Amino acid sequence: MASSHPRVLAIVLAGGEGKRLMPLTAQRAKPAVPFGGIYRLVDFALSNIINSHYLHVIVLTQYKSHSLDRHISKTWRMSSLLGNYVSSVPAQQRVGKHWYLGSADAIYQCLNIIDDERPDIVVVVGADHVYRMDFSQMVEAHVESGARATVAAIRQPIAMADQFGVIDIDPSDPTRIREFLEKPVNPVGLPDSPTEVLASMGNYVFDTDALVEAVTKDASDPDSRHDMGGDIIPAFVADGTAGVYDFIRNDVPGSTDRDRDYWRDVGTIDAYFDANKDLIAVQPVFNLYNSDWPLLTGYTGLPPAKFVHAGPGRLGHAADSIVSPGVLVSGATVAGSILSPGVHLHSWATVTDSVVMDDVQVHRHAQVHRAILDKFVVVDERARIGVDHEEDRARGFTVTPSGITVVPKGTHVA
Ligand code: ADQ
Repeated sequence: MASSHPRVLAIVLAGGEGKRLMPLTAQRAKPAVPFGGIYRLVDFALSNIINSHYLHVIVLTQYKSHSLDRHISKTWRMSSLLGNYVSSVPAQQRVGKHWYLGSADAIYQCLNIIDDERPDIVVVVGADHVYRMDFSQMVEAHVESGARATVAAIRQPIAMADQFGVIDIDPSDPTRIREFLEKPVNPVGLPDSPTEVLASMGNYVFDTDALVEAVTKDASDPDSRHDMGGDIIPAFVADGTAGVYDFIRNDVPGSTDRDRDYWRDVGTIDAYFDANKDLIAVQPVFNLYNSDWPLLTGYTGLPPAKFVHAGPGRLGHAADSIVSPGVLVSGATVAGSILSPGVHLHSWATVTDSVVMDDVQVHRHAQVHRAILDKFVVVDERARIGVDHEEDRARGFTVTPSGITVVPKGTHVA
């Protein structure tokens, strides 16, 4: 049982492959996917942890982890003087000749770190969601409730239940979980709202001894998939020791009524695109400009963005858009878009409703519409992307169900 000021170790699960985000995850782990101009997805989990004043943090990585490891070590390294750290821990085959078999095995394989650290509480969070959350409020609720494991929960449409762990609360004690079904195909809606379920956010708080016991037991179970949502949480539920923390209770400093409950699982390209667009709405449902709970990331050292009027009919401008440092809009028109650092747009080019990643070049008279251009893409003079989907598919680009064209990293589009 933890004290009221527990020692906390935070673990970020960042080994996921993110198959449904292909081709953005062809060369990088999902938590390393760029988002919102200057961020990577993992920055949201890490910002929440650091803003919660948890300064002992490990990030478990595995799949195509090079750019993620580099980002963590460059951006999140802390001074060791105070004993604080954010360190990435790649799969190391510590307990056998295999990589992490699942998220629970990832934790099992780093029990040596938990042993060295001796925390009272372990906070385990996913690395691929966009939201603000004060984990210290969840830890407080966990300690008060007496649960051994607590799952953060949010209401989601029942149609999405097969993507989430779905929680059934004990009616006699609304802080307890009666049943937990990982990605159910026949979900039952909530009694007060049949079109919704209570979904796990993939964030957990554990008493350390209970977590160690659970992952150790799980490691020797030949029938387990070694998954936190699929195996570990259901085991706590079976023991009657699993609690729930409703995200609606979380009150992050500086949040607005509009963005207090914002949480997005950007599991698909369409969800990723929509979450990017959420940032630029006139009244954004997720407000980046909350300095009471800053979203932290690496700084590029690039010069400020610049807009130049390159001659008659060539007024370089952007509306309803996010424009990062190092961007040059020279006689081009931008609307409803997110431009990452180093993007360069030339005269008469138009970029509308698009996400454009670092160092992309769009040459004269080119058109880009409802598209995601990965890093280092070059769009030739007069080339078109997102204007004719048949043409896009013929060039091998992904076109999503809602009609977003995705151009892979480094592609030269003629
Ligand atoms: P999913 O997101 O589908 O569901 P998973 O693919 O295991 O579950 O990813 C969870 C987190 O663990 C991600 O951040 C991922 O990067 C990481 N991860 C996956 N495999 C890993 C491994 N081998 N090593 C290290 N990290 C790994 C989960 C829960 C659901 C919940 C949703 C919320 O299982 O119950 O509803 O998250 O989105």
